[in-house]
Amino acid sequence: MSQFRSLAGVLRGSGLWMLSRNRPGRQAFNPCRGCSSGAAQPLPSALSSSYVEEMYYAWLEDPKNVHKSWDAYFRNAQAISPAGEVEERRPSTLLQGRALSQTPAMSQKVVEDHLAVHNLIRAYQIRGHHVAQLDPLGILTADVDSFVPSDLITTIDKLGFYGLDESDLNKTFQLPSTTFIGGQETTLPLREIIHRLETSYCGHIGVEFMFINNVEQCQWIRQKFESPGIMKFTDREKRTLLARLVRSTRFEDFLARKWSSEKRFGLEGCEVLIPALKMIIDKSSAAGIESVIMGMPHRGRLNVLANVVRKDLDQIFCQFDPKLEAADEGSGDVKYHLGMYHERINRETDKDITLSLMANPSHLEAVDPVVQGKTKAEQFYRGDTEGKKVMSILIHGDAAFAGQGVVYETFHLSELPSYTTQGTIHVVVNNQIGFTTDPRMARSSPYPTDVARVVNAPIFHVNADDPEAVMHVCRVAAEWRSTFNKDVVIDLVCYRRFGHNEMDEPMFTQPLMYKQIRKQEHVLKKYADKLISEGVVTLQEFEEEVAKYDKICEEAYTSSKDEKILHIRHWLDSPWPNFFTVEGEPKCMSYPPTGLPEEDLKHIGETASSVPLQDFSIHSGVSRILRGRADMVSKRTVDWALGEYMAFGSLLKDGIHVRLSGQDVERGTFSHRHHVLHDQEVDKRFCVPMNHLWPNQAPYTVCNSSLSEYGVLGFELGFAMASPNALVCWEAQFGDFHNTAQCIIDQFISPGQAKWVRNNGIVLLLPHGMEGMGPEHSSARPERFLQMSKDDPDRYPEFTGDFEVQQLYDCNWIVVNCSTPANYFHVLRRQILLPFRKPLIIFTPKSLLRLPEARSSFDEMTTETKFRRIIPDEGPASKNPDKVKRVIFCTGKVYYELAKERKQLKLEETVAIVRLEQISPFPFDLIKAEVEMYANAELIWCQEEHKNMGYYDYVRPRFLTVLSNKKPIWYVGRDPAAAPATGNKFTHLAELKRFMDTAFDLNAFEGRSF
Ligand SMILES: Cc1ncc(C[n+]2csc(CCOP(=O)(O)OP(=O)(O)O)c2C)c(N)n1
Ligand SMILES: [Mg+2]
Repeated sequence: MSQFRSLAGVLRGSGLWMLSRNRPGRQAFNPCRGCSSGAAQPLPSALSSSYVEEMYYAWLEDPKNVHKSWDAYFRNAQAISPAGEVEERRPSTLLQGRALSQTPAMSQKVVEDHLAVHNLIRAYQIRGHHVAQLDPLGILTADVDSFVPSDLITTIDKLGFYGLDESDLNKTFQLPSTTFIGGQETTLPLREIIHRLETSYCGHIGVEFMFINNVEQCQWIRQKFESPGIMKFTDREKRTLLARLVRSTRFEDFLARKWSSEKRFGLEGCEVLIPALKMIIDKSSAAGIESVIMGMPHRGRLNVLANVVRKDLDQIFCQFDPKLEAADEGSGDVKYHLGMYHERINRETDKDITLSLMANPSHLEAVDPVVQGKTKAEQFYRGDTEGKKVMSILIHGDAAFAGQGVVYETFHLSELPSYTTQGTIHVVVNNQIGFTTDPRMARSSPYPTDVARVVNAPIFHVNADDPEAVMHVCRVAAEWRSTFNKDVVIDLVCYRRFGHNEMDEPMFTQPLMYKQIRKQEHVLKKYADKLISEGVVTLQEFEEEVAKYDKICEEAYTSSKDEKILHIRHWLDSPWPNFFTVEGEPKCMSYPPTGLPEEDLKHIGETASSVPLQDFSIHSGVSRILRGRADMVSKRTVDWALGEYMAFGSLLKDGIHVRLSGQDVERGTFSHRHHVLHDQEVDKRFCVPMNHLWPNQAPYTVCNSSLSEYGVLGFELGFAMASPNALVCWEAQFGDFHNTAQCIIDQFISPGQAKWVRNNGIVLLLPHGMEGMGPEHSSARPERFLQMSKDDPDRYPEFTGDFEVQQLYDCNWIVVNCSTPANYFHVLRRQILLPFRKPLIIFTPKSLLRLPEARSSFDEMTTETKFRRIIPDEGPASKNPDKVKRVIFCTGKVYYELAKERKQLKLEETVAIVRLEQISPFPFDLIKAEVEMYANAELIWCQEEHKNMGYYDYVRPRFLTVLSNKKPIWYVGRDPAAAPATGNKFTHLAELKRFMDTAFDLNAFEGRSF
């Protein structure tokens, strides 16, 4: 299809592209650009000269009689008509700028032709990208479709589509205000119009923007691509571009030479990515950006670290040394996943800039929301509400960008007030292949970038073998972001010179493409030749530039040999300089009690029960809730919601930012929270009492999120990365919905510290409990979190030092199921008072939110109180432990059901119930004390979940370790099942009764061997 691609090419080749670009003499009629906006209107079917005249006379009578476009047209035409013609003022005169020599048919043709030309201009703006020459290999079409739109003038006969023909090519047409191809000119001959449209829209850049529903933004883009000469670069800029291409290319060459059999996912075929990113950063720095946070996949990652972030080359090279031992604990990660943080001077702007590339897992695109969250947090802490100081760049592969749903979820966060980062620049390394899969098999959308259209982001497709075109789109993208604070996509259409990795054979699956690739001249060579032929550089200068960089690589290679040990710590993407010691250790290994002075509890409770704004009318139901809170405060008690309020409010007093994000968190899924009060009389008037607690408190952010888990949890994880001094909580609507964010949990939250030596204190609030609500909405899948907890089930730990803190320090995350509001309060505060950060998973209740027995007294929350890892039996059984026949260990809500049943059965002296509040890391020390205290009793683990779910598989081996395998711990609970809960209420209750009966049947396990 390429032979149809360019009218210029076709016409020139066939000799039809008449004539040079000789501009015909100016015509008498030369209205200003603004006067022709009416031409964009559809042509009336019954258009005739009398139609135009009718319009004209109607307009003379009253301009309002006609459409405003005709009004503008006649007004301007009249304004520029020669004085002598004013009297005549016939429409044909005005239109043609000539006297009445025009026949009606001629004037009709003039109008029709103008409208046609305006439509033609519009057609290029909308569809020009379909025929742009984007593929450097010249064999594929970037939009996976060789269809040529019929309204683009790819052959001379296409003029007929508009009712024009070859004879019109030399006619001059007035340009509409919706084009900038004229530059200073307001009229151009049709031939030149087509030529300029082709240059703007069908060359090496394909601009997709006409779907944007904002005229100002469309005009801005047109101006950036249509203005004649807009793509010009100075010689200095060209030399800088060449030098950057040298670095990018020679870096990969160097690695290939030194480690020919190592996977590195090189950038070959898209070397222009490096100058592209640098251009974006330069332009953004010039616009005031001080920090750029980047996320990217495997391809070209080492090159970006070396040549964009400027990681020391020897640090990169020593990653290739298989003999170097790891200095840090944990698994570490492969070299093309590691992150990096670097402050440096931007040479182009002479301004300081911080660049960070986030560490990421192999899971493509998973890092996108994490980058956004971290960017948002940095903006937040700097008070950069407009994103003028901090921005993000996301780099994608074509297959992943189109295929991974988290891309869509991330786009949907881009304009939400509590999630926007004020515009992200997306760069797609579109090598037209995903591993071995062709685009036609990999996506249903024309371009890999179509997902960006949902947020009206402009998309700039560009042929990556034209470095100057790439620089131009990067420049425009950076300006777009700083002008409109909206996302923008650069689609670098390139190729992959080798296989998926350097060991892979691409000819198995893409033989023809790779035959072409073998013939393809390197972009560096092509660009160097171009600059040499333009006289911008000499061959010698070019060769010196290459030699200079090769020498840098060689020297770094030599010094990399001096490295004796690998420090993942050196690859930290989010350092917390003042939180740890210089060696990166916690400053102490204890935490103070988490209780609060009574007056603070009272003060927070009173604020939580009131409306801090005057004349604010709240819903009567909310009023009732607030009254209920006031009543609890007067009685020195808290329910779940108030316990949470106390924790958040007290941290705010200490300058800790608290952020709670998730679906419907403002009210709370179970309508218990009400952190945002809505005025019932005034639209959009709302109030967050938590922000009215203390004079100099930290801000509290509570935000209902989009209906996404993967994207939003990733975002909050990123937010929590930016600072240790924030309590960042993500709440799932129901606990089981976290499974659509499983990748963030499995790839970042659980192993994040092991892979990337980076702490993270994110809190997951997961509503959980078997309450007869069916297979969904019941289980937050505790078994999954517990299975990933890394404390050894079979090793009895040594209880030295502050065991409680040491155990927390050693774990990969903390899993709790609190049965009281006081304990929930303490665990949230402990999260911040700990001298290090670990992710905290909390299974939160549903029915307990309102259960009167599940309230706590202020006495459990005042100074000197703390989080209780277990809550032992405190009733009659504990007073006489020798008489106790059975100890039931349990966690969460089932405690209340067990306690009620025990009371009814009058077994309070015979059966002790111990609550495990911190499930992981397992409180070996406290459990040991309990089993020793009730030495004669039979031990039971009771859970309401099915046997193959919940906690049983986690706690059982740990109990046995405590018991030295000498005594059993019997299981009581629901039988194994495939679904987490029954959908039948009757069955639910029958199951509950059955396992309650077993829990209190003291003979149930008699004679059983273990
Ligand atoms: C979520 C996920 N699924 C599958 C893979 C395996 N994988 C790694 S790279 C790749 C191809 C990616 O293609 P593209 O996004 O076009 O990037 P390219 O490698 O071409 O640069 C695949 C399928 C992965 N890393 N992540
Ligand atoms: Mg690809």
